[in-house]
Amino acid sequence: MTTVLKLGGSVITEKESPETIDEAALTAAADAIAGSNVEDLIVVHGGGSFGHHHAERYGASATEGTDDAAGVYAIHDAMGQLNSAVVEALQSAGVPAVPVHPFSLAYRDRDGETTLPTDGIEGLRAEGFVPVLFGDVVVQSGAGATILSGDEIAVILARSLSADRIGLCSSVPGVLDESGAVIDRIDDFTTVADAVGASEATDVTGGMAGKVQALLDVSIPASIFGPDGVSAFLGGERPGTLIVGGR
Ligand code: IP8
Repeated sequence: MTTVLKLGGSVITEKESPETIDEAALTAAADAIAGSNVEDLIVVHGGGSFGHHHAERYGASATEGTDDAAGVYAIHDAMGQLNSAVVEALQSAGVPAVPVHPFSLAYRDRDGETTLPTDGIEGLRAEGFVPVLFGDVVVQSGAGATILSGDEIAVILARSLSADRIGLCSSVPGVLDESGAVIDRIDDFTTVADAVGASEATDVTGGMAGKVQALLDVSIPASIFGPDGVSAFLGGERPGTLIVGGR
């Protein structure tokens, strides 16, 4: 059973304070992952206060690129620092986590189609490691470098590794309707389009609407849940919102 878990940047960082880790939340997530004893796990994390403000400063988003090498490095370096913190927290909790930097692997063509080779990632899994990837800059043909979100990486990996489950841990307990209640299940974006507003803090890759749309494109069960749902999700339950797409 292969599981892809994405930890949202807003979960593990203080999203309003530049480059600040939410240590308590990161430790809690690492402990939940360690305690679940899931065997075949791939972790992806988002940018939070490490990636997004650098991306905004250099005008980079999922669709707009930058050809400024200093900008590409600033975004990637900030994300690399967050990745080190995540890997260290996971290792401290007893998870055999190792870093994988998407910028060095991925390529995006002119149409925005992203290729992420997975031979190395599969090799790491086979050796018993838990690969930890992250939202990053990606070279895009004709555009310099654009932003590859952790959500997109999670979806690409779930497809290419034929994962059984994909979970996105967000700062809210699921996809919320207009009254603030967790929507149990989503089969179709149009039914929730009004409810999923833009993310409040700086987020260059689309907030909740982008997550729901990305997961609706996957043919395996996907869940969006809050930090308290990590153990339940890894234990085989379905906390938060179930997204049933791929039809
Ligand atoms: O937070 C974007 O990843 P996300 C990461 O998963 C960067 O959207 C570099 C802004």
